[in-house]
Amino acid sequence: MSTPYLSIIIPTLNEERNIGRLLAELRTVARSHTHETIVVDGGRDGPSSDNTVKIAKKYGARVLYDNMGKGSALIRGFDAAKGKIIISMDADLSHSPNELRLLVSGIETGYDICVGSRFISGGGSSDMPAFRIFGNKLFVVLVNAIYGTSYTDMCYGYRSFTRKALKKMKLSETGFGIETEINIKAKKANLKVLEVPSFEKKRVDGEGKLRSFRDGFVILKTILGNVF
Ligand SMILES: Nc1nc2c(ncn2[C@@H]2O[C@H](COP(=O)(O)OP(=O)(O)O)[C@@H](O)[C@H]2O)c(=O)[nH]1
Ligand SMILES: [Mg+2]
Repeated sequence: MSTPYLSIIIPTLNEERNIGRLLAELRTVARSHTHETIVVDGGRDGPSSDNTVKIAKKYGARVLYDNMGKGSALIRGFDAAKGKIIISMDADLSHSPNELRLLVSGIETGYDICVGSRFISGGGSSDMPAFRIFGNKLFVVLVNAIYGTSYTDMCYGYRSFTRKALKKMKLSETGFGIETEINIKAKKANLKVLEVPSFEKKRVDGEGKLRSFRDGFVILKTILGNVF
């Protein structure tokens, strides 16, 4: 395949009831661009134990494997991506394929990274209990105070990147600290970051894998571990 315009990277762990619909919808939205879709499957206990991989392949996605966590899966996908613009998104139908256009336009306008935000006008969430909103806000305040940034959201995975931006950041977070690491390293690398509104819908099927306390602690470690 010649260089695609878009690479869409989707980490998956047991998403058989969501991934087919997502890939079908993406195909329609992304059809005006050459694109590749890379599903990076598996968690610490091995590959998805359901039909996620089979369905992803049926819909034409390239499937890679990873066994360390969401962050590690994303980094693996970023490394394999051949597109000019690289998109990260979740498999659980929380992220609307239609909003991809906003993320693509931001890069076309000249930004290095576009991050979806649920907390600017036009954004929102129906998949976030109050304590998670509180935790996210706490991380936003901490990162902005320590790193001199002005983010409104921290732990949201619907984003777009230039290849160069991904190379510059040298990402290494294996788990749910990955978005926070990106926010911090983007600033450290002097990258131009644009927040675009995004509405997070309720996960359609299955269980969320994020565990608020365990992963909150991981995110805190990410914030403090990048100071020096
Ligand atoms: N490859 C991989 N994907 C994961 C892992 N944990 C979560 N994901 C995927 O990452 C995306 C976001 O995870 P989700 O559980 O919905 O997190 P939440 O929306 O923050 O509650 C989904 O597509 C998951 O299938 C993991 O350990 N490995
Ligand atoms: Mg989710």
